[in-house]
Order: sequence, then structure tokens, then C-alpha cells
Amino acid sequence: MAGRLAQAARTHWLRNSWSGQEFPHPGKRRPIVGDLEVSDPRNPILSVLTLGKELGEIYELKIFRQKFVFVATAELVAELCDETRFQKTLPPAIDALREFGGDGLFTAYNDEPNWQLAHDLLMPAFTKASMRSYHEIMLAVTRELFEYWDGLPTSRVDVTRDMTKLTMETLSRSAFSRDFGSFTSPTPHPFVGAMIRGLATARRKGGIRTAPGGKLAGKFLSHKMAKDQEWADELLDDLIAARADDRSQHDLLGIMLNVAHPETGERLSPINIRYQILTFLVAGHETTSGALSFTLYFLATNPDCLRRAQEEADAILGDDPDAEPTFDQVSKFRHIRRCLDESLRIWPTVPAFSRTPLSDTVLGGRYPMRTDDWALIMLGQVHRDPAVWDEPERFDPDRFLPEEIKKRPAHSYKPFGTGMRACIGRQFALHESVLVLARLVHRYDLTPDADYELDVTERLTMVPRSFFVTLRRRRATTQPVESHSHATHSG
Ligand code: MNH
Repeated sequence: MAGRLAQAARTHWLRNSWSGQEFPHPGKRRPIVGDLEVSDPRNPILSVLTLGKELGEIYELKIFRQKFVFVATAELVAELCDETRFQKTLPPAIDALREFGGDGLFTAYNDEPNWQLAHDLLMPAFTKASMRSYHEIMLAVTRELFEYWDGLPTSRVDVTRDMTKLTMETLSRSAFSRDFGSFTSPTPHPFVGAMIRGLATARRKGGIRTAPGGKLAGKFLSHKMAKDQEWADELLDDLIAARADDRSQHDLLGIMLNVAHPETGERLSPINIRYQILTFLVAGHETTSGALSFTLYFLATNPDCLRRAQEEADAILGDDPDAEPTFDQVSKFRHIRRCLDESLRIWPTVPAFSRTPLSDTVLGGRYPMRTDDWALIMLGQVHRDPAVWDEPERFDPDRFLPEEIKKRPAHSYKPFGTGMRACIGRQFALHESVLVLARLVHRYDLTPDADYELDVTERLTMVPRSFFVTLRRRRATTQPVESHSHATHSG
């Protein structure tokens, strides 16, 4: 437990006074609760996205004692992305995740030595070339997903649910060679449930920390969370200990256990390795699953884009519905990649990230900002800033043609964050997503429910809710397989 106590939260975020500047905010503010009533505690970011529409380039919300400042335009964001003037900081909801993620990569403060150490040790495992090591795993999990789908008694599938299984399975195998049997066992592995419940509770705790009685409520939630968290921690700690003398596996855990820093010879401690593993699982699975689900939503509802994706997949993979792309082929699915990019523009699954100045400065020449102040970049708004994007609500993958990208100002598209704290898993997510999407549209036609309207919900990240598609095999070559004839459903 010593390790956990050492990771105590900081409360720097409370000081966010912006030298007394008051920005536009919705409605009339109440004593004590502030703007609490206008925001939806279950979907805080989504409610801010809606409220923020009317409030301009910078606005604020006050929830109990905590002031939140949101930035909505590409112009101000370009400045906040200047690494010589600004850096990442952790807003309360992310700081609360330190109970799980400690000083792991995502939840570390910039000045914590383990950030640089882990970054230096792990960066080589996340280059584009390193994706070769995960390519086979990604193919295998995709195959299992299709076997699972083809064996179901129905051809109507819950997209978000199944994409989440797929990304969780890919990550657990890539990170620590653990098979959770997501597509082969009828119930999810208890680790997955424990992890998700623990995180949801941690986030709720983060939300109430500044409320009157928040400390007490937090203790209650901690108690509730303790069992799940301890169980998940133990499982990982056992796994790490069991691998301590094993140099044979070259997964992420293997790298963390076996590789010392080339200059200092330093290694990660066992507890920090656990933080990193949890971080990869959490940062990597829901974000990518959301990106896949949104892209499938846009493909299913934009028949012309789907047709072009299928033509591209056919051209590269040929006629065999079981054909799998080679590593080098994955970067050839240009249109499919643009569909993914465009989905992450409209629905960035990590909806916001935060920035704080390195020294006192003036944002945009008009908003004084001190080192105590921090701003949340609202990607959902920035990515639809009418100053940069024509018809921002329209799904148009051709916005990501190279010549179109060149026309846009720098930093107008930031789904993976920015600077040295940008997403380390970007290539992993892109490789996996393009590979899965290519195989999926190559093999199936997708029909959404006729009356479905996109319903976005907030888990830790943004995902479509209750989004089902009906799958139809495009062709059956080897043996004609009807989805029903295959069913081995045991009820
Ligand atoms: Mn990811 C940081 C978005 C997939 C691991 N990720 C970030 C940030 C964004 C982000 C935005 C920066 C947050 C901040 O500034 O506070 N990540 C995504 C998206 C996807 C994604 C939209 C998928 C799509 N991320 C992944 C995958 C992994 C991963 C896959 C791991 C395998 N991400 C991380 C880690 C960090 C991060 C680790 C923190 C990096 C650092 O600060 O050093």
C-alpha cells in the first residue's frame, strides 16, 4: 500500500482563478453549487459541448468551488499547443485516476521522474515499425471476432460492445500476452469488469471532490472500489512477478521488465510497471473501440463512403473474404484511413485535454493566464470550428486528402493530443483500426437499424450507444457459410 499512498493526488487544479476574469457561462449561477444544475453528471463533457455552443471561444463553468475554463476555437488552441509556452496538466477527473494509474504515463505530472523514464523505455515499442510485432495479434483477434459473429444466431450485432471486446483483447495480448477469451467464453473475464467498475468509481470520486461532503462521499466510494481495485492490482502484480525472470516474451511487459535505460541504466519499479499496464489497457482499449464504432456508424450511414471503402479493400485484398492484409498493406488503405480520421474529427473519443502555461502569459493577446491557471481544449468544438471547416457537421473523409490537410492551419486537428505528452499509442490505434475496418468492410455489408439516430454516451471516453448493424456476408468463396447454419448457440 505504500506505493499507493506515495501517489497521493495533488489539488493544484483548485487554483484556477484566471486573475479574476469571468468568462461567459450558462444561465444563472446558484450559490454553493454554481453551474452544477446545468451540467449532466452522467455525461459532463457532452453537456458542456451542448452548453458551450452559445458561449463563444472561451467560457467557464463553476461546479462547487471548482472553476473550469473551456477553449473552443482552433486559433486559441494553436497557441495552447505551443510547447515553448504551455504544457499538459491533469484536470480533477484525470488526477482522480492516479489512484489507479499512479505516475504511469497518462496520469504522471511532467515533473515526475517516472514519466521521462517510462517514455524513453517505451517509445521504441510504439513506433510505426514496431507495429510489426503486434500485427499478427491484431489479425488473430479480428479473425476471432468474425468467427464469433458468423456463429451467432443473429446477424444483428452490438457494434460498441464487440469493438470493445476486440480492442481489450488486442491490448491484453500485446501488453502482457494474456488471452481474456473475449470471443470464446460466454462471460467477460472478471478482470475486465473489475477494472471498468473501479475506473468508473474513481471518476465519480473526481467529480465530487470539491463538493461539500465530497471527502466523505469519496471515502464511501473508495470503500466500494477497494475490492475491485485490489483484486485487479493483485492479478497484475502476480503476473508481473511471475514474469520477472522470464526473458522470452517480447510484449510490452517484457520490455518493461528486461530493458534498462540506455544512458542511466535505470528500470521501472514493479509498482510502476503495474501502473503502466493498467494505463495501456485503459487508455488504449476504450478510445480505439470508440473510434472503430464511430467509423462504422459513419460508414453504415454514408453508403457512398462504404462503397469506396469496399472497393479499396477489394483492390488490395482480392476476392477471398478470409484474405488478411500484410503489415505493409495496412498503410495502403488510404480511403479507410481517411474515414477513421474524419470520424475522430467529428467524434474525438478523447474529448478534451488540458494545458497550463509554463510562465505567466496572455492567451490570444487578450486573456491573461498565470501558471496556476489551466484550460480544457474541447476537441468536439475545435474540430468543428467554422473558421477552419466548411459544413463542419458533414462527414467527408476527403477533408483528409493530403492537399486538403496542407490548406488547414496547424493544430486544427488534435485527436491524439499534442507535444511530448501526445498519445504514445497513436500508431497502435491507427494500425489496429485500419486493419480491422479493412477486413470488416471487405467481408460484410453493414445495415444500421432504420430508425437509429446516433446516441453518444460518455464512459471514460465517448462511444456510440445502442448502435447495432446487421451484417451480411458479401461473398462466400471457400465454403458457402450462412450465418445460421453455423450456429452452435447453447442458450
Ligand atoms: Mn492515447 C495520451 C487519445 C489510443 C496510450 N491519448 C493520449 C492523449 C490523447 C489520446 C488525446 C493525450 C491526453 C492529454 O494530453 O492529457 N489514444 C487517444 C485516442 C486513441 C488512443 C483518440 C485511439 C483512437 N492511447 C491509445 C492506445 C494506447 C494509448 C491504443 C496504448 C496502447 N495515450 C496512451 C498513453 C498516453 C496517451 C500511455 C499518455 C502519454 C504520455 O503522456 O506520455
